[in-house]
Amino acid sequence: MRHPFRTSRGLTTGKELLLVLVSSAGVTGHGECVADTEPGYLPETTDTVWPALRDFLVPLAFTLELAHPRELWPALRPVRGHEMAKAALEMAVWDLAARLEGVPLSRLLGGSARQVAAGVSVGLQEDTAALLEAIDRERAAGYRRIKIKIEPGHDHALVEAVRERFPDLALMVDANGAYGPADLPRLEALDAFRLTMIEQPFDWDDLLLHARLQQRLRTAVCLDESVRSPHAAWQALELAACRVINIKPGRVGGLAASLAIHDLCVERGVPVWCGGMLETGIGRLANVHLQTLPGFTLPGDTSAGARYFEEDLVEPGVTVSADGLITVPDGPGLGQEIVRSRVDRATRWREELRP
Ligand code: OSB
Ligand code: MG
Repeated sequence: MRHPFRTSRGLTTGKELLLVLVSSAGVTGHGECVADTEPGYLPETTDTVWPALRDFLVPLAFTLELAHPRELWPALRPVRGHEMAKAALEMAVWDLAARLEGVPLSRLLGGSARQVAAGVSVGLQEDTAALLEAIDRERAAGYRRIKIKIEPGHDHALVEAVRERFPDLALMVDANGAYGPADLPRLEALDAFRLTMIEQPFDWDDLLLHARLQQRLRTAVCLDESVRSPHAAWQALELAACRVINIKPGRVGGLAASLAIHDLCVERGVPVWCGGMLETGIGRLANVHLQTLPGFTLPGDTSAGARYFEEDLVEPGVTVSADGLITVPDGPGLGQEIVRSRVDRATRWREELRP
């Protein structure tokens, strides 16, 4: 990665990922797994997704006759958890199906937007001056909404400084679960800053504290880590634990699960947006296609691939216009060329599974 990315849970300096390729009739679909090498965001890691796929998910998938890729996610229900592993396999199957039909992934997903609005996530910085500088840069690049990372001790004063400098900025914060029950008053104090939302202040498996906080705030609470399935999204809405949901296909078990959460939120008038997991162009493109659905009314964390990587795995890569828009590729599947030579050069290890 070009620059390290810091959250309340740690520092990411490089990218090691599992890529799933699914082939049929000479056509290949690609799926990127969002698991990291360490379980700092959610429990899965690059080392847990492989055995889950090899021993359970792929053997199960080989037994299925699917008329449409949306049927894969419910059929994987006998395997509990392992959402990131499921999502990587499922994304490859969606891409393959779209390529076989010769349609863009967005069409197969049911989306119609030609362009999607880009926001950007700015990691924790050295100091306030560095943060203001980073925000200045991202605004100049066109991003329509800025998210900053916070943690206890790096929150109130940071947000205050950003607000003072950029009074009209669409600004939100993300804590990646760094706060506990004793921090409720501290989080309530963020209500003064006209944030578009406060993302995942409490632990990755919490709903109750989020509901308590939401009850006391004018600002919307947004859930990320705590929503790992459509059912969890339903529970969160029933408990009024949030007013916005960040959808990441990799976190919820894939694109079909993302569609289910999207549909539930549209039905209830709850806005959704698409999060990011520092994906290469492959996962990034899938996120672009997903955001063509009508419920994605807020800018996502899909920023330009070149912000993260010297060299991406796709060409020409995901780019953002000066007015903060991403044009949805209209070629088959993910809609861009996956550069085989770069994938091969980056590959440390590969294994093939057959029915
Ligand atoms: O919480 O949204 C998050 C990156 C890695 C893990 C979790 C998160 C993030 C980001 C960056 O905020 C999103 C991106 O730019 O891909
Ligand atoms: Mg988040």
